[in-house]
Amino acid sequence: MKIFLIQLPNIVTDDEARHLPPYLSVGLGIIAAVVRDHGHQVKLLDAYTEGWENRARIEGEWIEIGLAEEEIAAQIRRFQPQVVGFSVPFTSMVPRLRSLARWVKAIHPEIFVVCGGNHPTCVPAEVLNIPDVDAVVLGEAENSFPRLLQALEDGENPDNLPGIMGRSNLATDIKTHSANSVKDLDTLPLPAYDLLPLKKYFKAAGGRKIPLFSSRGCGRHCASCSMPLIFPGPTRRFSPPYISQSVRHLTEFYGVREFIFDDDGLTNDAMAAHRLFDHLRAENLRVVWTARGGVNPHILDESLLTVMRASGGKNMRLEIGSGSRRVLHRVLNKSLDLHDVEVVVSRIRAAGMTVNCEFLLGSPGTSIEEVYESLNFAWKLRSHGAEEFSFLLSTPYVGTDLRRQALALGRPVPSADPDFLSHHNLVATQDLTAMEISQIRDTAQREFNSRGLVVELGKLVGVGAKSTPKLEDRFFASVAPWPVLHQEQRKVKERERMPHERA
Ligand code: B12
Repeated sequence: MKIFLIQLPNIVTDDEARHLPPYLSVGLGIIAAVVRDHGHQVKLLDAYTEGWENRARIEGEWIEIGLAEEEIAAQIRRFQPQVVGFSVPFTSMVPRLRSLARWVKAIHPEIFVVCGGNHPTCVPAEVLNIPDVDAVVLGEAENSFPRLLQALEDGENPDNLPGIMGRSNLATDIKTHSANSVKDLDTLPLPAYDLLPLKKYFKAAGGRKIPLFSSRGCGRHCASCSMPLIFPGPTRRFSPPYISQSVRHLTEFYGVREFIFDDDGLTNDAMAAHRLFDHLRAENLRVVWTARGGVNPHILDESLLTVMRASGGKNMRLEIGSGSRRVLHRVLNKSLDLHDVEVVVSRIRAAGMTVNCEFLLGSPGTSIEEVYESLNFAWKLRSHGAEEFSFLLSTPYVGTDLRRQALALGRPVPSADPDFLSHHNLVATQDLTAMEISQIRDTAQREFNSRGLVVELGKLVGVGAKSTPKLEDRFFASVAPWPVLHQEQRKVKERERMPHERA
């Protein structure tokens, strides 16, 4: 069969358009390789990366990044596929899914339209409300998608296959799709890198670096993550030789010099981490790597860090979440020990690697004091040698427990409706408007990543300063001016909020 796989363009805010790192369709790349191995004729269009430099203002502050619909439709028309598969990792891609699915059916009503990835997996019935979408592949698709194609070839209804949801079986329990998981990851082909727009991606990423996944599933249930729905169950790992072969392939054929581990299970098991990094060191691959997620600080002892460094480790991102123990444990459902995090930051620095500390601001139900606790903690980590900080908005995305919490508090949540513009209200808490949280985020992002000001802030706040009522003034009023929220001002602001913004 002729299969056209498409990564959709994305719709983002002005601010995101300036700062977001690029996103390579690794998932679609693997699906392409699998389907090709099954003898199908495949075309892959990563319209997000391909059109990374196309920034079209579509409405208000909304920007579309990616190839234009007309261009994508023209490619579909030329290829004449029997099946079009859209990848939808981001909810903000759904408006494009809706319009492009319509284009496909206009090109030929018998083209079968299927989608997969994070968003359809988390809310399949919602996606099947789009009249031009015929089926959703839930979670891992390497086993189920080829079966769907076979059913189509045989003229059968694929809706009842495990891991597939179509209009005739909308009631499927999405948790049952775990039966489709790939048991032995080493049986997977490498992603079809030859079909991915790597040159464009390298340009967007600022060098020959590429995401790499050493595992699937992490067994934890952090409230901000939807991964357990995609890769359910305990961690499964690619073997160390599989990883080194992937590295060699990418180095030899595409000149890649830097690898970004993006999987959640990278270091959730000390033995497995030792096996991987011992192997990479022994292979002497002459590459560097960074870990952008999946770093479990509790297992990072000196011996592991030494071998990580020796195998090319350069930078590690610690997904800390919050400096407030309540938010960390009760809201984000993370079992981190903040004291250990401090120790580990120093240890990573001592081992010769840099550290990026990631915080989520605006989690449902957090108070202004708890935001300060995060800033204070970030501050402490600064003094332990951390030099990069990522402050993200704690958005209650589909498939996450944060969303359940936000809904329970009566907060708005991201939706795929055309009025996606509600986006800006999504991280408001009882104490702070979404706009204020964004301001704090922007200021913290700027100040914490700037060397000069850190010295200034150090004098003002002091390492290890406890959160006191005065801190609000000491920290922000003197360093990063922004509206100081005293009781009276807060009341005025509350009145100024849109009715639907009020808690
Ligand atoms: C690693 C990662 C990143 C990396 C990029 C990795 C990359 N590929 O380049 C970085 C750190 C840059 C990143 C950035 C962001 N990310 Co991110 N990211 C992820 C993560 C953890 C894994 C994505 C990935 O590459 N997976 C590996 C591949 C192998 O898996 P996969 O794509 O799911 O594909 C499999 C299946 O889904 C399926 N499949 C996928 N597509 C299709 C299509 C068809 C037709 C079929 C049949 C099957 C199929 O088959 C594949 C193999 O089984 C996901 C988590 C998740 N649940 O998806 C979040 C996730 C996608 N990110 C998210 C977010 C919010 C962001 C940011 C906005 C964060 C920020 N504020 O900066 C940015 C946006 C970047 C951008 N340019 O738009 C959210 C999206 C939420 C939403 N509903 O919109 C997710 C879901 C995390 C979450 N909160 O739960 N991200």
